Amino acid sequence: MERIPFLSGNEAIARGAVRAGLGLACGYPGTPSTEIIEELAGLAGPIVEWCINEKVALETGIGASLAGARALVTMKHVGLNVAADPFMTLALTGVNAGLVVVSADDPGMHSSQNEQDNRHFAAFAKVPMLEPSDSQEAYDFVAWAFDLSEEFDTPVLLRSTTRVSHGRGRVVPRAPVGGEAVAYVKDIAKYVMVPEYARERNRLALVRLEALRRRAEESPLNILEAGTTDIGIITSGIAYAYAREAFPKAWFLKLGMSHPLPYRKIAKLYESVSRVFVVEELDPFLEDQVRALGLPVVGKEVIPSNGELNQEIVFNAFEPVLKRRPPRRRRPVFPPPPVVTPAPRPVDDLPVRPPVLCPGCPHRAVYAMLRRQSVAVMGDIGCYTLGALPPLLSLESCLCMGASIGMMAGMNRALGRLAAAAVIGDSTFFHSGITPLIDARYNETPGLVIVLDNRTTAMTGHQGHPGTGLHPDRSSGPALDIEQLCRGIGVPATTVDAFDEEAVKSAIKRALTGGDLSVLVALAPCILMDRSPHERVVVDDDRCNLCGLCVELGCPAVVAGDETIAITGDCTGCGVCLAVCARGALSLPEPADAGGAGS
Ligand SMILES: Cc1ncc(C[n+]2csc(CCOP(=O)(O)OP(=O)(O)O)c2C)c(N)n1
Repeated sequence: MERIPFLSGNEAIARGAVRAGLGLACGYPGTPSTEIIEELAGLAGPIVEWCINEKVALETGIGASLAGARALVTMKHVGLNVAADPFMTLALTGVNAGLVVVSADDPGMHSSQNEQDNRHFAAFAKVPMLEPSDSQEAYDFVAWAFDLSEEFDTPVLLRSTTRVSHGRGRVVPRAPVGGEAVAYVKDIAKYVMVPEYARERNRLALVRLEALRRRAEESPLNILEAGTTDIGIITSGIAYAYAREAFPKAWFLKLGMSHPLPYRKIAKLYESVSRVFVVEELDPFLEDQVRALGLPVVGKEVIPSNGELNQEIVFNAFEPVLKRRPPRRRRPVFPPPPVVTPAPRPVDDLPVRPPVLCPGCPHRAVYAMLRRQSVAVMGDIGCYTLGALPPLLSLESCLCMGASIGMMAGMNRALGRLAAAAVIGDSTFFHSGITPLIDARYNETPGLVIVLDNRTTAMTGHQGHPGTGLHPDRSSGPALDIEQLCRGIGVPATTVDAFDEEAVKSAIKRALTGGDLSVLVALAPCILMDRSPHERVVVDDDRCNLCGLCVELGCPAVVAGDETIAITGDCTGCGVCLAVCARGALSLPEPADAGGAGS
């Protein structure tokens, strides 16, 4: 007879993930989550790594999911604060292969600096949450979580607590299951969260939430268990185990999928009993939602909102309530489905003016070279995100500040080769690009990171940052050198003039064929910081065949007419368009005869 293993919840999560075809697991240690990665490290199959922190772990998991690998990202509850920036926007982009985030909470603060109840994160991000109550469920729920993630195109929060993670129980192994392999497809409307696309993804997330609520109504994870008394108990996670022992004859609505809530299942419980208790650790997360349906409920007025519960606490809290008269039965008031407005449409008779990089922006030059490469390009947030939009179409993601490098690493780790590069601005690099670079080095991940160093935080109005040393009063302090910093962590780095297309091109080629981890700093100041007079490009109409390559650079100063290309007064003479014109139809006048230029 097959031996039934006796596993902790964390071991069970690890084995459940492998059973579900896990491709990559990563996390940052923290009690009570740590043993999930440790257990996984000893199991055959997935790539398993510690990351430098929870934010980078989640971004790595996202990259792996995009690359088509089911990804599990683990952390303790406070770790989700660190990963909140990618988590909140991941809820909009959704996933490719399934992505499950394990948040192991610590009621009672056995080993934590606070006791926050991370169930709120599921509601905050509008994503589904599963809460196992023992090791068997910890094992089983992982596969459910991956399936939900793929079916609903959403990350899934798997929330455990110390007693589930560290408690042990028998776990009946199940046959392997797994998702279909899903190849990565570039989709800027899904993965580039600039406002225009994010509005639509946000709308879809709201629609998805209602679909998930319907699923919660049918889900076998939400079980209405009949009892023999007039008591009904709504509960989830470990609190179920305590309440079951305290009131064995009660009716139970056991919520394995505790967000979004199945309102009709709750109403069904109220049809069967006249008193309902909500038994949950920490905040009145379930209770508040039940109350909002207009239903009488007993919960946090009798049971502690802090610390762990146990059978005795549950019994002693609710038993006296049984002496009270049962409340009058009431009908639930189901909230109407929320109104979700479509994204605003452009006004018909006004021209559409998508945002573009400024004329003379040094970022454009790099994109002109980068888009000819056959790697996926993970992007970041700054002016340079505009490189994702037509006509440049050179970036494929924008999630949150600093996400590009972790996502690149996740993709490359999952695919086992340099399949993705990352593009990040200088201010963003200092904000949150250094940690994922250290992580990529630590985990020996190949990749090319291009830092678009325009010597400022241009997007928000030219603020200083550690690379410029400039302070708000324009006084200056020490300026950190990106190239040196990279070398200091063992990552080879070179700096090139962002406008020197030959240098940019060959540096990118070299880095991609090398196949290791490297950084390329493309340096040239933001054009808006240089107000000196500029030469203007001239067009040789005899040579120009209107092929449109120069127009595809998206420079507002290059305008296609019916018969010729016009260069407007906005031209700064940066010369990027000269480099793409195969017929030599564009040129810059010699400085001596540059009269009349300037904008
Ligand atoms: C967490 C967070 N903080 C601040 C911002 C606002 N913000 C967006 S991009 C950016 C920095 C852009 O600077 P840089 O990376 O140098 O790119 P540039 O705009 O100069 O091309 C900032 C501060 C944000 N989106 N997210």
